[in-house]
Amino acid sequence: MLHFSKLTAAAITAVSLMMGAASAETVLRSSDTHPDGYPTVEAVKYLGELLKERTAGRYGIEVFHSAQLGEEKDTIEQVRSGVIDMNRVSMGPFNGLIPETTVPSLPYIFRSVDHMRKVLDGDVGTDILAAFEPHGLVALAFYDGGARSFYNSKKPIASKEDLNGMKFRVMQSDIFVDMVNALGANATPMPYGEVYSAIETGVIDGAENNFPSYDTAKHAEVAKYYSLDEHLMVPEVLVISKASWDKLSPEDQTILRQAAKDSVIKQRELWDAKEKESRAKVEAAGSTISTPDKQPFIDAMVPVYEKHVTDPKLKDLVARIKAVQ
Ligand code: GTR
Repeated sequence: MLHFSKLTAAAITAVSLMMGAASAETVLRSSDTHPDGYPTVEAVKYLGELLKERTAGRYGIEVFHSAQLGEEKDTIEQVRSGVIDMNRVSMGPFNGLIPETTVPSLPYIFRSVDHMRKVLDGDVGTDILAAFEPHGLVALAFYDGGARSFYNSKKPIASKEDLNGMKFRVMQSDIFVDMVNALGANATPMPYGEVYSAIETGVIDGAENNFPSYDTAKHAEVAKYYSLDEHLMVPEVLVISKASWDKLSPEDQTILRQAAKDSVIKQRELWDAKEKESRAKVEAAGSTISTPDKQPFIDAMVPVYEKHVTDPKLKDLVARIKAVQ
């Protein structure tokens, strides 16, 4: 009996949650590659609740998680053409399209998570978000993706030299290919959804990501050696199609922008907790974590900066980021 009523309560909650998004007059469809419960997915759902409340039910958001609408590169194009309204994506896949996004995607550009958050919350962050507009997108907020490190199925990485000749998947951007090559390893760009089986079948030796992705995409099952070199802190970004944006009244645009800003606080809280939880989980499941000296990794990035930061506009962004204390 107790069991039955528990089930009933769960069913009612599920139905009312579903109605939550659906009962708004206009439901914006938002894509995310991560599974339900992931900090980015939950933050966009939270934003949807704020939006619905603040527009008195005129707008809501439905999050299509787990790459239901496709891999990031494809969904970005669909958002640009207005087929999907919104997208929570990494900065990485935008690098070929929007030059300003390459700057926060550079290896070791941020000194720490605090530095990154301070930069993104300030003028530099505002300028990078504004750079999306000429490309059919309005960028609403940055979310946190923490630091990314290498992991592999073969051996612990105790120093930069241990990476020699190894094959790593990277996100589809030239910066990451050049970064891996500069470290003496080989890069294979591929969509996120293909990484698990590529490691399992030995097509690649490993990949690089933060603890929550390493955990939730189950890469930890097939690549037990995680090395905490923290070479990237690529921010996540939440964008809306310019076509969907233009359908909103100026008042509703202001509400959406503010609600997106408010959801950042929530996302960071969820992120900090998830990072700890995922790290503990993978360690308990048998992953080993090594901590190589970062300096040789940092030194090896000079040619990557030389190649990708030539435009004075980008040089200026790099200098402004470095100046943020
Ligand atoms: C994750 C990020 C995703 C995606 C993925 C990847 O950390 O949240 O948006 O970019 O990495 O490596 O493709």
